[in-house]
Amino acid sequence: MSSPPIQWYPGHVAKAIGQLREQLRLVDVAIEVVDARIPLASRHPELDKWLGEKPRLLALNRADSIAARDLKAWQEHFSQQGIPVYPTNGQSGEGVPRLKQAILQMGQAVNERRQRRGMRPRAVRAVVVGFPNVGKSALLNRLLGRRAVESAARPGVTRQLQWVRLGGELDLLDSPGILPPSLPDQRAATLLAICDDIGAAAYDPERVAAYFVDQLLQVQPQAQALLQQRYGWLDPIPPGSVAVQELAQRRYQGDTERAARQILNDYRKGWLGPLALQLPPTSSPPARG
Ligand SMILES: Nc1nc2c(ncn2[C@@H]2O[C@H](COP(=O)(O)OP(=O)(O)OP(=O)(O)O)[C@@H](O)[C@H]2O)c(=O)[nH]1
Ligand SMILES: [Mg+2]
Repeated sequence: MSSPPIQWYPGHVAKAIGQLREQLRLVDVAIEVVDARIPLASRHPELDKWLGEKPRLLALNRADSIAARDLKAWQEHFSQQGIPVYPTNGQSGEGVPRLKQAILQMGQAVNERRQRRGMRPRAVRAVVVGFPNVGKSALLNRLLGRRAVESAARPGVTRQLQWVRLGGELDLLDSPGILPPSLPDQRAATLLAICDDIGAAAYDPERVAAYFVDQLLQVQPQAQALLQQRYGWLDPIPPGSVAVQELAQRRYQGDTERAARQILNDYRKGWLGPLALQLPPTSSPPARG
């Protein structure tokens, strides 16, 4: 039996998008926040259009959740596209001072223009924008150096746009996680579900956990040993759906949902180690044979 497609577009998101597009006019710099584990799947397809020529930065957040080698590959990928990219950890604050410096530098142009017109300088205005649960609010708190906005481990925490002020130099706008009204690429939608970036009611955990096992082994073949050790699977690990069922039989009295939740939780909490689920197109391993 196939499950329905993954769709998640709660009411507050539609409303937030309208308000965000209005506020964008007031903003000097946009900080697009993506989940470093899935940087392509967590980029909003319309954002380019909405931002137009506005100066922007890409924060590769959850940098701690992927291997240093993969992080470097993503940095190169975005740099080559001319996108200023900053790896960050919204939880520990690592990488945030560099991001902040870049925001202030980009915003400086605004004040130079104002000065030329005989106007007084004002605080640089920046917005954090991106998919749900990628760490926008955590990053904003880190930029400020205090807990100004709510941040928690589930999608849909921020429901309204909120301006916060850092001294007189930086005004920051936190925004609710946004995503398109429909997710035509169901592979990307499943990656979002794996990373807890969409509401849990919108997907079947068994199917998502099965896809996770398959995707992880494809992108990070070296993770095979790690999965075997943690879940007791034999070599070679069977297709994801069979692997989840097998784990359920062995450890959870046949409860596949519990087995699936265990696997997803282990990955989300980082207990499987730093593991990217998407790699830049150029850095995939060369075909053998
Ligand atoms: N490991 C790790 N966790 C992070 C990082 N950044 C944020 N988090 C955690 O991720 C969870 C979600 O963070 P939020 O700041 O609420 O995310 P958000 O993008 O504002 O989410 P919405 O408001 O729901 O769209 C929190 O538990 C954060 O502590 C990071 O770089 N690494
Ligand atoms: Mg938030």
